[in-house]
Amino acid sequence: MGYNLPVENLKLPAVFTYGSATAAYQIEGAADRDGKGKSIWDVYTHLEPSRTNGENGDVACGHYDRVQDDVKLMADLGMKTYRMSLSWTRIIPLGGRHDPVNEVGIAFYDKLIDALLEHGIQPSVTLYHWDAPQTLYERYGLFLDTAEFRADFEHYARLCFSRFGDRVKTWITFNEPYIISIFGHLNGTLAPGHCAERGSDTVREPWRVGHTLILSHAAVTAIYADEFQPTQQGRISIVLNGHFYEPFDRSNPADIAAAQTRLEFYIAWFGDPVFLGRDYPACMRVYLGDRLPVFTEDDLDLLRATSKINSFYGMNHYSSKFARQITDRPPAKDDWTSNIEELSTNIHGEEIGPASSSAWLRIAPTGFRKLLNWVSSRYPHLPIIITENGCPCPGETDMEVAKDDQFRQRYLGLYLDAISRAIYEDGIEVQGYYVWSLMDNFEWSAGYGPRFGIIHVDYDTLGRTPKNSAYYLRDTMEQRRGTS
Ligand code: LGS
Repeated sequence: MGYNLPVENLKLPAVFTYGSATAAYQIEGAADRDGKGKSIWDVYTHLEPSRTNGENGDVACGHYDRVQDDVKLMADLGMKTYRMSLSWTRIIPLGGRHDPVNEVGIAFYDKLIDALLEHGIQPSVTLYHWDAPQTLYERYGLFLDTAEFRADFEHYARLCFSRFGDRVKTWITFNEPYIISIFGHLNGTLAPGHCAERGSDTVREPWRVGHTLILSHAAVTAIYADEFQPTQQGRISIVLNGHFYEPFDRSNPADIAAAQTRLEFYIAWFGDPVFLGRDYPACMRVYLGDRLPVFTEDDLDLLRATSKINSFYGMNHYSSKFARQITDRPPAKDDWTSNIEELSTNIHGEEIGPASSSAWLRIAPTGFRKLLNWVSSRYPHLPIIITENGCPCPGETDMEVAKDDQFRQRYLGLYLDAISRAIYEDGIEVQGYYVWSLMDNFEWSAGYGPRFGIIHVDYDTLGRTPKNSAYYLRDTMEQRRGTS
């Protein structure tokens, strides 16, 4: 599948921005310091038996106490932007609209944002990267109560815009609503860990959760546009994840259709309502029937109005898969995409690309370019920002492999080439790139196993050591960026 290609170091636009991404729970630690309330991840990582490899984010990378050093490292590595998230429960410990605000939590983010700006680094801030207030989960089931969640999220967002919006000019409401809905409420591998015990044909939760996220995003987008954008002059959007899907058998129309359906279930589920201001994709309505919630006329008015405000498509992308339509056996318990199987090998036994240390993540830059094309033809009015891209290397528990992370350098080099081709050969506007991640960190249900960082973290000492990929990215971004 073309994965033996050499890295070509193709050019990128002069204005192409480069930075790294993290999320609060994965790096901050200080889980119960200075008045912070409990999030669903604080609870989930302490369940017995453990669902997170016996590990948790109580200490993580200790970023809470290392802000100045970490920001200086970013600056030394040539980063001009940083995608970070806010811990809702540091700011409002109980989370709700009538609950007290924690000024110490706000002061922490003030310090971080100020340090970034002093080093010439523009913050891009995600309001919600999976660490919801536990209290809201206990009060009303979090995303399962659309009206309650929306009201609380509006309040939290308004507070963040008013306290940080003088300095933060790029806002992201939700990170990966698909993962929140499916992994949190269908197969249960992420907090709050709900499982589809009754089989996929009766399960309604993931679709309700997705519905809540879409409407809450739209509501907060409207608030930003009406109350803050006129003076703060920033931009707002959402970040969607998605693999690219190739047909398992290129000559089988059912597999070609399966690949397209899988992309629509993955991306257009959120993209169509949010960016086009319209109903869910038709294939979802057909397959899910009345399990998929219905937008009211008021909802559609809100979606139509806010679809014009979102000013970029935030893309998290890691890898590609083959999609195969299963016809010879009944759907699996948690299948929800018309019985489509995801594979790393096609009908001819060809692999999609070489595996990283996580089996699902393979080097497949051709799929990345195709995904950029797919997204840009479905949402042609939006420039794309790559809000996450990166990989863990095979054998990286060995410090020598970690320091000279050849696998990662090749992955990053090829994925940047794919962006270059998308820009210059396919005419797609890709504005910038955030590598996942600034540093090794707590990888959710996989604990501290997979190391996605371009900076190595020693979890005993919390010492940071840049890997060669960090220097590679610093240099290649400099060299590739031409003058046009
Ligand atoms: O750490 C996360 C990165 C790493 O890989 C980050 O917080 C997330 O926003 C993002 O989801 N990340 C990520 N995603 C890949 C998800 C692939 C799911 C397939 C798993 C199959 C077992």
